[in-house]
Amino acid sequence: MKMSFRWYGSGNDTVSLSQIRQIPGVEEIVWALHDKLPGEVWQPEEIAKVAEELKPYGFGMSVVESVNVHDDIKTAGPDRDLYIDNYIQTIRNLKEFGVKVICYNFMPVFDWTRTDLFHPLGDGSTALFYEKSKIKQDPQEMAEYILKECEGFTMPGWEPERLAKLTELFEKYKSVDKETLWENLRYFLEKLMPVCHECGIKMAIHPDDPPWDIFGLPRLLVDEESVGRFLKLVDDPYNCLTLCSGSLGSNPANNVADIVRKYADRIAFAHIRNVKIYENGDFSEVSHRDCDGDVGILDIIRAYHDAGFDGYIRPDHGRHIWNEQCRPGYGLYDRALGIMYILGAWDMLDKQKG
Ligand SMILES: [Mn+2]
Repeated sequence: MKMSFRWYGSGNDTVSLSQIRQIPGVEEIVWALHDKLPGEVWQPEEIAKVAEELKPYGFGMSVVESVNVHDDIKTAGPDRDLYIDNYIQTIRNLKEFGVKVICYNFMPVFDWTRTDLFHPLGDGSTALFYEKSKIKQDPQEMAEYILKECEGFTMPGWEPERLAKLTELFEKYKSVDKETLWENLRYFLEKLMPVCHECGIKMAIHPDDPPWDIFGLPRLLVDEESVGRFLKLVDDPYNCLTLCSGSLGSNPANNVADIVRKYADRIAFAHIRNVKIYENGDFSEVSHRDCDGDVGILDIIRAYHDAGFDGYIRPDHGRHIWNEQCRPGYGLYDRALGIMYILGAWDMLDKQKG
């Protein structure tokens, strides 16, 4: 297992590389070019700038999160092949800098979705929160809320340029039902796989967050069965998962540790976070400690350890604690605590193994 930490880049993150350097065990920075729109080629000189920044700290840059997929690819729009060619060029450029894993998602219109980014947890901290009843309302309203709360930061999947055309976007997806979306995903991955083999780069899809349909839009990767379908859809060792414990774990019917045990050899990247689920289906993000939430963090860590997992792992979102002013879910303190929790469990399992 290689521990990593997501960083949004200079001038785009409240956390600094020198702070990350002091968290025990972090070897890799999970990075991206956050000013690129979906569909644009990532140029070598732009990637080189990030490489230069990471170098003095000794961090690797093996994992990119995310290279976002253009809506024309998801909807089989007129320019799909052009955008796939651009994606392939980006893969080739990333290879030159030692990238091994590309995290991406195939969610229509919206990336991750929450209704409250700073929900009080009762101990003075706040965290991301999802209130089911609010999602029945106007998607435009939700998009405006998220963009307002995130002002000043770029948010992956929440590009204002894209969301300004929300009505148009919904129109594009009108004819895309679940089966069509599966088909468009297969088309995309089949084009990419030969290049992934050539470049030694794994494509690692992030499951849908939350794991159910929202605003009438279809969502594909929501449970064990659909994860299995995805891996068979393009049965290739370079077609992999970013297994996010919090995304899948937001549905209490999902046993994330079981999914890890079943598909460990196809997990390239692990997101570890905890979620507390309420009886009405609302959920709140909570600390990484097992008993604070419902996803079974310790079972999940054990499942990775038992499988001899040697991929990349990162604490996913954290709470906002100690009055930290930061990106929603991406402060320094609680994610550092999360790392210490994961490493504590991992080291103990190592020790028991002898
Ligand atoms: Mn995640």
